[in-house]
Amino acid sequence: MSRNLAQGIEGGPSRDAKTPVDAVIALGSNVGDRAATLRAALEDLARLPLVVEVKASTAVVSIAVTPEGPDEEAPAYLNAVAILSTRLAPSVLLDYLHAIENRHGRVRRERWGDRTLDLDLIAYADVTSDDPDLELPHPRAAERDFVLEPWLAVDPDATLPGHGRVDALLARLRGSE
Ligand code: PH2
Ligand code: MG
Ligand code: MG
Repeated sequence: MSRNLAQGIEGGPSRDAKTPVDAVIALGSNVGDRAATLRAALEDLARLPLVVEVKASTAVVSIAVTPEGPDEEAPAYLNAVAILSTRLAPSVLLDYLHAIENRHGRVRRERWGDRTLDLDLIAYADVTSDDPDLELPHPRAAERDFVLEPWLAVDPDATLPGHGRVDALLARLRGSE
């Protein structure tokens, strides 16, 4: 199913616009004071309008993944996941995520390059979308242990739309390592 994301939940046929939904955000940082940046970003998320609740994982340290594979020489990442209960439409939430990244000094130079702050929208309720500006769920989430592990820590019953349970995805990923 693909739907006009700008319409978001208010445009959805079966949803009450007043009912918040869960949005899963992956946070990453591998430049500067990583822990302080993630903490500040979580506070920024909690202050967004139409965000009712934020549940955040603790941070995990992970080896930087580059287009060529894991790079032990690159600065390591701190990664975390936050689950927002929100009435923001996905496209509006995405704009806010970019604004928070920019506020924390994010510079877009190269794909998958080092960054002070990366905020990725991993999943938004059960929405699937192939809109190139916002693919849902995030196309690489199922292969990223630094997303699945902290997500599972905040929600042991988490499912990735179209892929199944997060605990099973993580087990499969670890089995194939
Ligand atoms: N994000 C990337 C590229 N590589 N590696 C780790 N370990 N953690 C990340 O969050 C990450 C990455 C681009 O979004
Ligand atoms: Mg990312
Ligand atoms: Mg990103």
